[in-house]
Amino acid sequence: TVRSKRNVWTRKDTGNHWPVREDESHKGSHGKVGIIAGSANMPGAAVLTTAAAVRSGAGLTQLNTHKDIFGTVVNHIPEATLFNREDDLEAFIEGKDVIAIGPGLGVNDETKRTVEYLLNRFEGPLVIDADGLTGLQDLKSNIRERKHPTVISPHPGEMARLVESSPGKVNRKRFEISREIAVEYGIYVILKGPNTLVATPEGETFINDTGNAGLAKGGSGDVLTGMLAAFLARYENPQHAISSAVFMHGFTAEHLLEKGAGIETITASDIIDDLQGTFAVMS
Ligand code: NPW
Ligand code: AMP
Ligand code: MG
Repeated sequence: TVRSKRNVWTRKDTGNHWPVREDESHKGSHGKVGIIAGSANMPGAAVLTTAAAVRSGAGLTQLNTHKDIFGTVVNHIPEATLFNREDDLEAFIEGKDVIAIGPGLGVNDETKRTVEYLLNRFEGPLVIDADGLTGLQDLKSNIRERKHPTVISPHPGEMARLVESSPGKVNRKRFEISREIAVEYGIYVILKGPNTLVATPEGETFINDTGNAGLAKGGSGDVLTGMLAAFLARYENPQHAISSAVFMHGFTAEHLLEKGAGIETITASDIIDDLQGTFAVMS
């Protein structure tokens, strides 16, 4: 039976589940995150996703991307290591605690094949976003057979493609659609937008109440994907990780306005930078 309880995931909930960084810990204790993102036309998506993971507490972050953009990436995020897109994926998934795939990959056969490979072979939480979501309906049985958490983070346009509907219809039935997909596929669904919804495989929904229209700009979702990967690496409970990442993403956009930033001017990179401030508030 599908429970239809609707909950708001609050600042108090986020604080109550905030991870502790033990004094005796080392980088391996905080999660090895793999990001598969970016292409020659969209190096920014790889930079934003990876930088957000690095800035959200991940112990080690490796980016799998097109080797032509290695230089660009290193200039922005020296903390991350790199993996050549053309090399064997088996070597990439080895030892990873969490993998996120999708931002800036482009819609192509390679993206779809890589998603399928991860669904079948990766044994850990898997976040699928952006271009990684294209054609996911063909992989439903692969998804259902996974024994590890699968998380998707569509905006209403991406969700519309998945359910063969329109963004308007998705927005009108956002609770029903997010819960139906979560239960049908056995996954966590993050349906983005103002008041992002998180639906669990058990059919529970959690509403986010942070954020503002300053996030309605290219790159915001890529930042969330990196945060999701880092939070999933740090938390035992996937719903706590996901709802807390979504909370912090929006909370940081609000914090920037409180500090005097204009809503038109805040950028996805500003969100990453200001995680310094909002993590300090929560810790
Ligand atoms: P429209 O245009 O408003 O009519 P796409 P994408 C709709 C990368 N990026 N509510 C929208 O409708 C991403 O990671 C790279 C309702 C349109 O039909 C991806 O790899 C960046 N409708 C790639 O670009 C920065 C909504 O969905 C469709 C909606 C493409 O991703 C930018 C758009 O979806 C970007 O993140 C909403 N809230 N949101 C970089 N710097 O490298 C969207 N739609 O075609 O998948 O385009 O989301 O831009
Ligand atoms: P994407 O479309 O993938 O770049 O993701 C956009 C991100 O910004 C998601 O996390 C959305 O929830 C958030 N966002 C977009 N528009 C708004 C808005 N008007 N209010 C609050 N959050 C928004
Ligand atoms: Mg996106």
